[in-house]
Amino acid sequence: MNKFYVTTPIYYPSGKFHIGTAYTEVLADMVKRYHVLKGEESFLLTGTDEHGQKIENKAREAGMEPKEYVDIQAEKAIELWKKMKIDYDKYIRTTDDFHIEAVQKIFEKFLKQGDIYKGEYEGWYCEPCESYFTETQLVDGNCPDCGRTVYKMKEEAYFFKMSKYVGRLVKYYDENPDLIKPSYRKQEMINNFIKPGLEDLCVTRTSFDWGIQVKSDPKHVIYVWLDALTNYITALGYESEDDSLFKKFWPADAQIVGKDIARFHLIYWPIFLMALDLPLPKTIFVHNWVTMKDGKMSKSVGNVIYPEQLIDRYGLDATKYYLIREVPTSSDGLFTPEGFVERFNSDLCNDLGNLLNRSIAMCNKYFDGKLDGYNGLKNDVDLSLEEMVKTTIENFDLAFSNFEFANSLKIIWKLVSRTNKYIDETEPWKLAKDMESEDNQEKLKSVIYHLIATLKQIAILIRPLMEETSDNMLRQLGLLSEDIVWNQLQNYKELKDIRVIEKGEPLFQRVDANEEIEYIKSLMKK
Ligand code: ME8
Repeated sequence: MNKFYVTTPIYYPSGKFHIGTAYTEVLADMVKRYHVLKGEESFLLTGTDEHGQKIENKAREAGMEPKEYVDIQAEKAIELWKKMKIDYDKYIRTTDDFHIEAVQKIFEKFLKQGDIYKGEYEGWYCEPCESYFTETQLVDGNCPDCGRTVYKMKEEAYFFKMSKYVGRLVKYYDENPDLIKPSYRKQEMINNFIKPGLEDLCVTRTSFDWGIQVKSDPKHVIYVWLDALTNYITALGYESEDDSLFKKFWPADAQIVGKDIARFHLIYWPIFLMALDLPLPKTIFVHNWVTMKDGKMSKSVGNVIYPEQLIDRYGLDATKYYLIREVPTSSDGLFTPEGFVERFNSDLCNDLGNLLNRSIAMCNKYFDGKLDGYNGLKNDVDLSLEEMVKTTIENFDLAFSNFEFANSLKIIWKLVSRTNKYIDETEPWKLAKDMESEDNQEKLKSVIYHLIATLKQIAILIRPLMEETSDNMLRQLGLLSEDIVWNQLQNYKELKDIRVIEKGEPLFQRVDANEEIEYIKSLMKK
């Protein structure tokens, strides 16, 4: 059986997650579910990144010990993923004992093989990013990642010899074009970080305590990124007594990360793996961001929107659909209340909802809700819909495997539109006027069959992202969702004994656009 291992970054448990942060999780969950439907043994890893100065500061601000603070925050994250029905297989916390022990072993290994050496570090430090920068990396004297003020700091520290591996890394990039998706991110890494000269990375701190101690030199704690990145293998039991999951699932098939953390995942992570003599992930997919009209989502600007707020009002599937549909592979996506309501009313209520409703109503009206199966009529218009279904499946698979997720939804919705048009073209109500004619009857049966079979295909195609809607569609079509697997997309003509429900139910309730736009705006101001 094929296996598929997909990871999300581990989240900083330092505040409420907005829809942008939830995006990574929704994406990874969809990828996992797609592979489950394909019958692959799939494993999704997520968790929380709980060490470091930033978290320690947050805990102190809240008047708590760091561990007490991260326990509460991790619980909140788990609650949200539960509400969003994220189907993860393991939730790792970097404060888990097994992780701490494994990271300590990894550090000692690097030390022993000479990849880590002791020195003194002086540089410009950005506290929120927990990163040191050289003079030349600063942008207008500020942090190149977040733009905030940096401070000159000096400390005894251990360093990782990045220079030893960088040549190998670039060679690996060139020989493995699937490693980095989309491919333009590779050039960014080379131009911005590798060409200017990749410096050795400072991998310990002595300025604070909230981290994993270096076993052989306990006044040092391990740099939070070295600690965090290794979660992808420690979660599977690497360097523990039971490493069976590691043996089964590593290397990861897809590691999904946002663009802000591309540097850590595309440079440092592969180098750490090389130093451990482990295979690299097959693909690291860097996604773009959900942004707002006035730039980044931030509480101070008053433009933040939380997933719970949208889910409670519009449902989980509508929220997930919007997020995935709006963030293209080539640029950031823009969240607007207008856009959200438009997609809700137009894509979900009108296009998909109405298609289902009209089809079920006609099946009831003309055939009492029952149909034997495919009657083999070869009308041009039917054949052209069949052809479109076939190409939709191919194009969807192609887009999906190429990590073009917004596009994969666009492809499904093209079929939805085409099928709505098919009803207008075949004019079933005209055929129904003369049911005495056997020819008309067969034509009408063929139309209704094509509608129902196409709706079943659509229900399967949206299933990785919108399981509730898929279940709902299948139930109304009289089909069992438990039996659904991806392969059934090949069985277009094989539906038998169709029994749709007597009265269709709306998949999504149309909303008043102006009212809802104002409502979402009011949420953002809160
Ligand atoms: O980076 N749109 O954690 P994190 C889309 N702990 N994605 C967004 C976003 C937005 N507006 N804002 C944030 C960390 N994200 C580290 C990871 S992994 C070894 C350590 C995404 O909680 C962001 O790009 O800051 C990242 O993928 C995820 O949210 C978690 O970010």
